Amino acid sequence: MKTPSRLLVSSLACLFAVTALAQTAPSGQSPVKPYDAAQQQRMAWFTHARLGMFIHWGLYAIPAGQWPGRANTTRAEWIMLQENLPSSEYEKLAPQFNPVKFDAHAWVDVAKAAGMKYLVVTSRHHDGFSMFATKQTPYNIIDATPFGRDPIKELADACHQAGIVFCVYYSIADWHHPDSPAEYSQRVRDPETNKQDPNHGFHGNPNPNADVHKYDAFMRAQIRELLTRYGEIGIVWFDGGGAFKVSNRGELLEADQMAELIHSLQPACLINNRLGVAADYGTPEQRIPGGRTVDPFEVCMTLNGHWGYNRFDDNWKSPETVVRNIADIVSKGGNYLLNVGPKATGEFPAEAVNILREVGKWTHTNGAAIYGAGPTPFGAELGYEDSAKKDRDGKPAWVDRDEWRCTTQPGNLYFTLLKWPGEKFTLPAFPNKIVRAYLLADPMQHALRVTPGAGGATITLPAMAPEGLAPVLGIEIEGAIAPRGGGDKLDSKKDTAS
Ligand code: FHN
Repeated sequence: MKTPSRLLVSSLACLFAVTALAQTAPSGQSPVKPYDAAQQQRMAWFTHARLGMFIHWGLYAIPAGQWPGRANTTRAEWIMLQENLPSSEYEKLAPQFNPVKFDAHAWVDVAKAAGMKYLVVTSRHHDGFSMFATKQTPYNIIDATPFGRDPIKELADACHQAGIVFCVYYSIADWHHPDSPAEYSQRVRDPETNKQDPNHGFHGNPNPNADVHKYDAFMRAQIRELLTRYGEIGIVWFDGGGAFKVSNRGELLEADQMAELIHSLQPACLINNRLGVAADYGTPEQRIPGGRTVDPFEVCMTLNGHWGYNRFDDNWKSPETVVRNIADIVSKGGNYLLNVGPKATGEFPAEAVNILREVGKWTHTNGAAIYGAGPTPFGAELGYEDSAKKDRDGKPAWVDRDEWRCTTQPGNLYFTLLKWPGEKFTLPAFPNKIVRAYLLADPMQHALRVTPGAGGATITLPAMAPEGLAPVLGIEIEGAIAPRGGGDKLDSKKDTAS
């Protein structure tokens, strides 16, 4: 790839350096490939899966939110940078990491019971610590900890046995590797001394000896290990991509070569939009796009307020919120990647297990409304733009509607009733003949009364909502219903971070 003029690169470097921090790391996302028939085929499993488990697990689970002797209790996987820790300090966590209670099958069982069809686990986060048996650096779980096992291998095997698609998260940004171009400099200063910290890769001038091409080769060698030793990999979930494009000395790093390597080793492996090349899908983070989105996308979200484990964080999403998000996202054509941050013992937080158990009761009963389901053919139910209000980009603010969501399968419409409408529910108008109406929570699927109407048929529902979360009303129809046209392109500036 041709190295652009130094002026362009240095201004890009400033852009990345300035925007690098505060956990919305440099926007390194890229546009999504055209969703043609071939691409639809490649992504068929992904589109069918709709719901996945994200796992952020690493050395940062030991401090679990607060560095010893420091006051701040809001930390997690960014603690090395946020607490301005030199590698020599942070590395002391490795000999303490011994998650003897780790049981890959137990984790995969939680995901499967929740109705999650794929699992994305951090093989290496920004702290640069490899959670797998890599030969590229001794800074890994086999060589640097008393644990001596490869959790990525154990999770891969457990997923493959359970029929869950196994995927790996891989950070391009690296605060530890001597040749990483990670530019977290200029903007962040040591709060006490207000001086730029001399540590490599962050809080100061990046290491002038960084050899970005060596780092490039290091990452490709690790990706080769992950794609040749852990069986089938559904997705390489890149992150920290903003630092990938520009080194600290003006060279461009080889995102294209990385993509070519992945496809040469596992042609079916998907790549998200945080490597910086034409992506298979977009990754809005911690938010759900307002309207229908034409590009395939996957909303990634924490279950509480942190990706990595924070022992102080009890801001858990309720099962109701999770189910609402699932219905909302799938009705817009997307996937939901919901995160668990395991403890340093190797166990999931009990709250996460309990929430996902309740979610699993809903997905078990109402799976037809999400797995392989298509987006709403309507759209007004999603919300509207309020021109009287502006969003942070100065555009008309989006206002969600939260009565119901609709998803589709051939010959069926599924209305997830976010609020129980009482005994009468009027459907939006559509031309197809209604064959029957029933509640998915009703094991006998008793036919409900359908009263035709010009503005849409009215369904007579039981006076009381059925037990459980967000009941789903099934409407069997004759023929197909045209998918709603149009929709927004993913707003890469607003929706994704990396
Ligand atoms: O900086 C990371 C963060 O730690 C976390 O991994 C999320 C997950 O999508 N991605 C980055 C922030 O956008």
